[in-house]
Amino acid sequence: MAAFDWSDPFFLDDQLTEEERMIRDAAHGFAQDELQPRVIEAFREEVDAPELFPLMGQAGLLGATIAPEYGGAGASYVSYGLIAREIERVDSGYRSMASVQSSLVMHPINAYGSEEQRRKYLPGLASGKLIGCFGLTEPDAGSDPAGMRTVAKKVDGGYVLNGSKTWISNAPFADVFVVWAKSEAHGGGIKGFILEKGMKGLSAPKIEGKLSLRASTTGMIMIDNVEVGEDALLPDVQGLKGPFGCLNRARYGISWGALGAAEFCMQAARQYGLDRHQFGKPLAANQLYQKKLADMMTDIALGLQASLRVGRLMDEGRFAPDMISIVKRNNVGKALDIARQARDMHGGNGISEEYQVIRHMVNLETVNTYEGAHDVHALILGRAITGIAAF
Ligand code: TGC
Ligand code: FAD
Repeated sequence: MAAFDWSDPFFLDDQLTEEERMIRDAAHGFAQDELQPRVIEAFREEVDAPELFPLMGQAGLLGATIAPEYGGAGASYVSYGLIAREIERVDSGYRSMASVQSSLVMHPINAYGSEEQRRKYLPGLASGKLIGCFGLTEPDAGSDPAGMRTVAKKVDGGYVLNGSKTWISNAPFADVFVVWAKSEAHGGGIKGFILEKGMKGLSAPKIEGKLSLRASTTGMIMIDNVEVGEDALLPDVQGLKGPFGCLNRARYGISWGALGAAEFCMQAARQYGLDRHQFGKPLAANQLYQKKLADMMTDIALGLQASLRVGRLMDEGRFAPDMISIVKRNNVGKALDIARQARDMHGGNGISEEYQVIRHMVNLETVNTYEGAHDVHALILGRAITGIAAF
């Protein structure tokens, strides 16, 4: 019989390759050494932190699945998930910065771009010298991106784009903007365009005053007669499957990341319950307290196994997007419940920044909404089960 380990109930560690364990450990070290010391102030003061990108790049945390010839590590999707878990153990906002860069900017350039575009952008994005953002959501098109109004009009030698995007992570300091627009020259189909900071008519004002994900900078993208050459068009995809192909990867990473935040919250609640005494005994000696910890451990362990399975299927090229909806929706929903419980279990201290659980709790509210809201993923799964789209 094996000894039970509450922090790794199903021996997840044993199911990883040597390389995956090394990547996980490097990500853990980076997150604890570089991110943890700054996060409390960064969240409180809503600090913009573009300087984190080169640090993450140096640590090999950007575009891990991209081939080494373009600056990536050629690592597995499981490794990518493990990186997200370690970063989000510190803060969902930092994971957001990294996952937008890797899944939503590097992936489309890698998968849908020309060889010139790959060579021009990917090494800089992998090293963090360039920062990317992904513009899909618009003021009137969130859960329903097919309703986007941003348009690209064909002109001699290129395109002129008009429209606006909102709630865009990294936008205010981004160098590279992957923007989705309806293109007249492609029968009104959705095409991806790479815009660059400094282009005439392009601006990215910051959205101030978020009460969630405050360590990650979010903005709008205003696109006012922005003229680009043919070389700005992502040639190899058309239609919503372009942005959705990127979202599959980011949503998968989030399914791991959210559980990193949940693990932090559970471990904090466990330690608090062992340290704090009320009624002459540790809080952790109470049945109610232990039941909450048991539920947390169970949901985390089951969620990690599910994400690992989906990651392995991605690495084998055998995944379906609906699998990703299961793990994104389940793991983020469970992580949010765990963070709320951990907040409660810390009593009054639970609302203090020092104990960090309330920061995870409010961050996870965003994570539950972006990359497909919790209920939208239920509808994706409902469609898969019934064959009826109920959007
Ligand atoms: P639908 O008719 O279902 O599909 C249109 C076309 O797309 C294809 N497709 C997919 N392809 C690849 N992967 C997927 N997951 C796909 N889902 C659909 C589909 O096959 C079809 O292709 P084709 O060739 O037949 O044209 O489209 P719909 O308009 O009915 O979509 C409905 C719905 C709900 C599924 C979709 O609109 C949706 O997922 N909404 C949620 C929007 C969303 O997730 N936005 C995220 C914005 S980015 C973001 O939040 C980043 S935050 C990152 C951070 O900071 O970490
Ligand atoms: P809505 O679509 O208006 O949804 C509001 C509510 O209605 C939700 O609860 C939803 O579940 C529900 N709902 C919607 N339709 C239905 C339906 N048919 N049936 C039942 N319920 C429904 N987008 C990007 O493109 N790039 C980014 O980098 C990015 N970063 C983000 C960062 C942050 C901090 C935030 C908050 C958002 C970010 N987003 C980004 C946008 C995000 O993807 C959207 O907020 C999300 O897709 C939801 O869209 P919405 O906000 O318009 O809400």
